[in-house]
Amino acid sequence: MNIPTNNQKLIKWVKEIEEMCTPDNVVWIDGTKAEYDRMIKIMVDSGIAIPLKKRSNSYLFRSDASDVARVENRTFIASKSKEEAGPTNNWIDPVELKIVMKVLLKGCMKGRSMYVIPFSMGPIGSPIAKIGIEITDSPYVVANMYIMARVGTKVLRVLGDEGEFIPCLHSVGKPLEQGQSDGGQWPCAPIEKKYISHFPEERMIWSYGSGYGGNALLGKKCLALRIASVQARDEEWLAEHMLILKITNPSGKSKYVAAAFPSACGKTNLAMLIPTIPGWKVETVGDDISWMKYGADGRLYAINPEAGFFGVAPGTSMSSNPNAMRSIEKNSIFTNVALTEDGDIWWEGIGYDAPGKLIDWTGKPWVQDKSNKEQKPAAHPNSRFTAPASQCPSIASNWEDPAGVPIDAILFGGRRPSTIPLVHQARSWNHGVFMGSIVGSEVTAATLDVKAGIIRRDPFAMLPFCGYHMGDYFDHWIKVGASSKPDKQPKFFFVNWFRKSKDGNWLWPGFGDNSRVLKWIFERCDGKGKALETPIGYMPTVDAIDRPASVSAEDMKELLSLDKEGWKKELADVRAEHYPKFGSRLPKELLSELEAIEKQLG
Ligand code: GTP
Ligand code: SPV
Ligand code: MN
Repeated sequence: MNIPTNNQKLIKWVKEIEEMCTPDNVVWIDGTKAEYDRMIKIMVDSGIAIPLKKRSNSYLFRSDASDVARVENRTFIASKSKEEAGPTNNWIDPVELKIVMKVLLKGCMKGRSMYVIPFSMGPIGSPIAKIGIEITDSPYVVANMYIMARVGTKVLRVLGDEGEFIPCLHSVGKPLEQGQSDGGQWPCAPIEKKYISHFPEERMIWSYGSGYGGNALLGKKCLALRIASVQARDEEWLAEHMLILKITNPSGKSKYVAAAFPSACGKTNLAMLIPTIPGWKVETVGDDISWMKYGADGRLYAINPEAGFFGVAPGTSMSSNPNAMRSIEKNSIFTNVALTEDGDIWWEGIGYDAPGKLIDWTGKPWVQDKSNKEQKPAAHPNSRFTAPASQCPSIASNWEDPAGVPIDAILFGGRRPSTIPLVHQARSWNHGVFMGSIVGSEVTAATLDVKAGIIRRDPFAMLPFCGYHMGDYFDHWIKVGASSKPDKQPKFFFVNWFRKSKDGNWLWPGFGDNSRVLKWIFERCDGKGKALETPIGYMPTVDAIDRPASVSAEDMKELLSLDKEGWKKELADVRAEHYPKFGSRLPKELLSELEAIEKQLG
């Protein structure tokens, strides 16, 4: 076989893995469209991919019912010491973990091809980009990586003979006996055999037993967040679970916003929004991950390390997110959505009733029954689309600029039915870090093994993605602030699109109307925008945000008012339950911020 690199370290590692996993053959991924088509053909022929007649070059996949989302309980940070992984991560001693995993990995690719995917997170050759090599036995992963990252020979060229890469090993964990096939079924291992393992000191990833999303597309959460967060700490930059957008006002002035919301809490939607206020424009730089570094001018610059969107399908419609709908018109992969009779996709919240009989995400016939409130959804709540970012009508012309874009505002948010107002602004960098540290949200379907609906703290939306001690992560943020000048720093805001009324309806329409809040944020960054100083920070005056016609004056007042009693409870929980988890590693600056707000609330 022709090995397309002279990088000895890479050749040696691939050989080692081949010997351990004993695949039938090894395929080096070149990143061409012809190769992508070959991958798809393998999967169509084996019955795992269903071509969608209504969408050119697009395919539907149905995963195993045990393999539909990230598995946090099976995700491990195997740093040398448990203390280093911290209280929010699952830790196993790396030596022990390797022994356990090697038993599973031995012969695990039997009967399958082993694909070697060179990939770049970030524009190829950008000084901020990182190179990874994913070895996988899943053609589904190869096809998704083709869309989500820059892959193939061009990456090997930049890597060169001596270049450094992050080794990422992935197996679905289902070796095949002689003559055995998957029989059209999604291959994976049972839950207790799944291991999504990170070795932060070695900068290495081993993922076994899952073929889904962030468990398997290792450039995304595993590399670009868990491993990169450790590198960022050591190299004085930031690797964050944040969308990046560009917003332009009617007179043509632009600003850049990064926003951290927990999984399935609205990043993709905010990144692609179409403003409902005339003259304003929003463009997309990224929808999930942001890598940020200080530039020579002292400002914080962000790049989107990804090349595609792995977006939540349910709720995506021509009214909620037309830019996403247009991004997925062609060349897209759909996983666990429903199939229509004429060969198109459908999901709950797509904006129209199910057109006739469907096949649901489990492969069974499904007929919509709107009178049955208990009917199981046709699409899995964490069903997803994979689409090239370049197909997004709102993609910013400079989204691949290797230098990144200068960030003016950083937003935090989550699903909070009460207490947290529509928007408030931090007084300072450290107050902003405090805001990030206390982010809480109702858990969504993006996580398999934590009950959806309960509110949990998800600091910086990084709870499942920080590769080291979260207390040290807070401290890193404080230090990054201390090393920059206040007039160059982004301003921090906390938003909440998810307030509910007593009868359980959304108080705020969300989606395109979120532009009204972005407008105020833009104005605040411009030294304008009417605000009141309150114990929790600056809040807009009731007339500072244009009220949508669908929101009553009374509801608007509620959205923008300070719920003193609610906040007292919130802070009591932070003090008694949340902060103590971090022990002596909790930065004292955060305690001071907490104290200051407590005092002002009385
Ligand atoms: P990950 O890809 O898991 O990181 O998710 P995400 O943060 O990108 O979330 P996404 O934008 O995909 O939104 C998830 C769900 O929230 C979808 O069903 C959306 O329709 C819904 N959603 C997004 N924005 C809003 C909003 O402003 N209001 C309401 N009510 N729902 C929203
Ligand atoms: C998330 O869960 O935050 C996602 C989806 O973006 S996954 O890639 O599966 O992590
Ligand atoms: Mn995400």
